[in-house]
Amino acid sequence: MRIKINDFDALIIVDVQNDFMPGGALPVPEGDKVVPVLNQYIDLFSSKGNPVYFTRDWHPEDHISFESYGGIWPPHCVQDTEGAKFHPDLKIPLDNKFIISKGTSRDFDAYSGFQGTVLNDLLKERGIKRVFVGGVATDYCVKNTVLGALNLGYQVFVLEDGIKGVDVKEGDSEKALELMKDKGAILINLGDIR
Ligand code: VGL
Ligand code: ZN
Repeated sequence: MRIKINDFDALIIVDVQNDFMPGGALPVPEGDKVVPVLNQYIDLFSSKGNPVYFTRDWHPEDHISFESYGGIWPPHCVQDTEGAKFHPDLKIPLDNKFIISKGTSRDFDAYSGFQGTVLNDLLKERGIKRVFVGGVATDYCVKNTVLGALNLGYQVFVLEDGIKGVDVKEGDSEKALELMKDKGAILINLGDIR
């Protein structure tokens, strides 16, 4: 496939935060492997002046998704902690970048970068029509952000070489990819973009 980036394309980088990396509180196996690849996508987009949106899980310390508060996850991405910071090697551009925090209030969780955020408004404001989505985890926040974008009418490309899943159950990431494709997402790799 050959894809040319146009003015109405945006890159969305999902949750590339320390807690989702090996050694973090809720590690995605080999989650750090996506960082150099995503940096190349970031370069491609930002060198053309296209916007890059970074979502982050940004929970209060008593968040409902945490085991002690009725959820299924260990505490992770607590606001203003080291674990909530982006991976130190992630190249966040100086211009045309936006940080989207989600899951910020105690009683709501958000796997999608669109849930309870202004992401859709920001994309609409710029006339964005196509979004390119990478990051972690394939089977949670990437999946839900992709499905959210499709529901909102965006054309969605999933960066196959820039995602990793947790696979709480074996095959979860594979199933997530199939679902995203069924709903209309297109899987691409770095070599598809010029
Ligand atoms: C995520 C589990 C809990 C994710 C966030 O970013 O995929 N997974 N919170
Ligand atoms: Zn979370």
